[in-house]
Amino acid sequence: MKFIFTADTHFGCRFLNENAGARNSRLIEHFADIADYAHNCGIEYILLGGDLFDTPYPDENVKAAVYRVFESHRDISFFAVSGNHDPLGLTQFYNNPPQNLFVFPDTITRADLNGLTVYGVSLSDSFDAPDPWSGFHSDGKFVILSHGTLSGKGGFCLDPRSLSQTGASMCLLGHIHKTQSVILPNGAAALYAGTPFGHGFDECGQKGFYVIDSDDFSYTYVNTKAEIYTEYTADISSCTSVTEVMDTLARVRPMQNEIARAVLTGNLKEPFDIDCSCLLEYFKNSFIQIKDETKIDTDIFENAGDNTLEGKFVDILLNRLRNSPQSEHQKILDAIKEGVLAIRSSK
Ligand SMILES: [Mn+2]
Repeated sequence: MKFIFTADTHFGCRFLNENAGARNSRLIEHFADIADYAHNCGIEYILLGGDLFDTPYPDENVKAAVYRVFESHRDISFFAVSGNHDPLGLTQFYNNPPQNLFVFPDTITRADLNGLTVYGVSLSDSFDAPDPWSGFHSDGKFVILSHGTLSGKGGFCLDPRSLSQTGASMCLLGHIHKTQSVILPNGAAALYAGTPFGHGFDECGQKGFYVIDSDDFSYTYVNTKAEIYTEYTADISSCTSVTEVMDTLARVRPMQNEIARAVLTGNLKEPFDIDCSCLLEYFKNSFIQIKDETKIDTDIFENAGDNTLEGKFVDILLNRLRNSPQSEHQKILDAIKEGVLAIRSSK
């Protein structure tokens, strides 16, 4: 018997640089495509590894659309555990789930599929939790399903040895968004489903879902048709003007199903002001973001503290830099660079 395993769909995600409502609708359509795939292949079961939602409190529209995907695929039975983003105790959706969605409680519980036993356990809150499988053992052929991190923190903190000792033929895991398989000490596979579609540039590349055969636990990976986040790097070391940068960017042609960003790199010998928002306006059909990561050979701090516009500008931002968290530093350094170059080029 074959079943599908996927996880970390994160519906209701706040998309940066994009229309969140439209993107969430698209992702929900891609989720429906997975159910359609199951239907067309005669697959009756889909297992979900947690973080179906990005938040326990998704928009009503998002909730309703996700609900409809289950409702419109009555021939498929879904089995889910909740994750740290949609913990059982907080996520209303799970109090009243669609009829064909079984949500595992926050204690290890058994579900019997046609010829396959699944033991699953949900996270009850968003905090890291100890390994629920420690001390659990069962005989016979079964898989275990939970949301967490092997040998690390995040969701359930899972110990590869305790997973081995459960006797499971396969461990199905959510939480890590990159699809991967890990061999446990007893030789069984632990699969992170990964996310079936990217949510941003930290999730670049083709995504998909697992189709697993419960007879021998062999598995294949099936690509989804979801939009693919792609980062294009453009080395503009040899450019001496914005016009030349534009020529370089015009040669980059993202494919239709790509959501692309361009990152400008290289060392500028003759620094000039690059206004990324202007460039983006011009290339809005190709990219949703343009980032300037070029380095310049001149010292942008050399006039700090001088009694000039540049000196005072740098002083104010350096002061802000000192009083802000690490996460803000790059943004402020970029602002200093852009500002200094703009001031110098206006002279
Ligand atoms: Mn998670």
